Amino acid sequence: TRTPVTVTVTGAAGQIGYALLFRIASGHLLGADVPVRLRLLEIPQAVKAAEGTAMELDDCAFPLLSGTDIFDDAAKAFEGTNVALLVGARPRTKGMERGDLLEANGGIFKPQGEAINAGAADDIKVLVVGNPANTNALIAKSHAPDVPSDRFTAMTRLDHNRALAQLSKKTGVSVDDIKKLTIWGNHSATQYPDVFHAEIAGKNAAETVNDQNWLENDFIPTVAKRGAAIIEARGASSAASAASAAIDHVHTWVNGTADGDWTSMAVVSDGSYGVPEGLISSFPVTTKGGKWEIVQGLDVNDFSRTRIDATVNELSEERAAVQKLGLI
Ligand code: NAX
Repeated sequence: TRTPVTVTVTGAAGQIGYALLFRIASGHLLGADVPVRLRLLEIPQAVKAAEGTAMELDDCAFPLLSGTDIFDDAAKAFEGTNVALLVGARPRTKGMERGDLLEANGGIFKPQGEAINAGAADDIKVLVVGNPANTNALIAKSHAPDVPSDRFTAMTRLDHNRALAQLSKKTGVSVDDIKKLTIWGNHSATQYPDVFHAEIAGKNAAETVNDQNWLENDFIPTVAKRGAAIIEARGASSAASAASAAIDHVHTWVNGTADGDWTSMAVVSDGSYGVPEGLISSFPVTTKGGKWEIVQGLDVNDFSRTRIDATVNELSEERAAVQKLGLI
């Protein structure tokens, strides 16, 4: 039998954690033949709740789950970790300024970056889900100087999946038949879901839809504001869909994108498409053998250029703010 892969999940007692852990343990993260060992990180007040979830994991008798350990100390939680899902974060509360939010999250992602640097396995892959995800990933990365920077990623797969669902609804074509969609930039309201290179049943998506008004005034805002719409409807933020996207992100990273398709991942920029080097920004990405590559050579039209610049500027501002706070 194979050696179990060690997966660390932070914020394990939260609502995304609850939706995520059972899918990891049942083989959806890495594959139906890959045993996993879970390490859960929580704050001390939430350890008891995490223990409850671990009891339920036991009670599922998942053949692939070789054990669950719970920690309130980052240094221990990332020992030997192969895959880290950084879900726990400090949410924005009433009256909190952006600087306060970034600082509070710096207090979480700096020590976690250091712990990953010190103790994680050589093949460590990190996905940051906790918001502001791109900038939290940047903070963690900058405190893990010995880990190659391509191992730090942030999640825009939920935005990608939301865009697939909206396009499928509009055109009546199954999500399976929609390829090469891209989310650019920040996981925030400025993100840019781009259909100009996408294909629907083999034909260009923008031409198939042929409705610029719908793209600008319906599709883009619906995708970008979907999180708020879920809160409005459900009375709580997206959890199962976020967990599902986290599963998709890591599964695709490890197992590869299909020929003739790509995905969206926030990864460290090498300057492609005018995105300043070092920012963690969402790009069209292919994956193979556990490595990602930014899709090169796409034409960016004027409409897309303006949208990409706006979301990337926001990321530059966030980076400047955390630099000023001494967090990176
Ligand atoms: P919850 O508030 O339900 O859970 C968060 C958990 O994190 C809590 O149990 C808390 O105790 C724990 N936590 C806080 N600080 C911690 C630390 N230092 N170490 C370990 N655990 C810690 O939030 P949930 O709904 O699960 O969402 C988690 C994060 O995902 C939030 O930041 C949220 O904004 C973000 N999201 C990101 C998405 C994305 O697409 N990138 C979409 C969904 C979601 O909104």
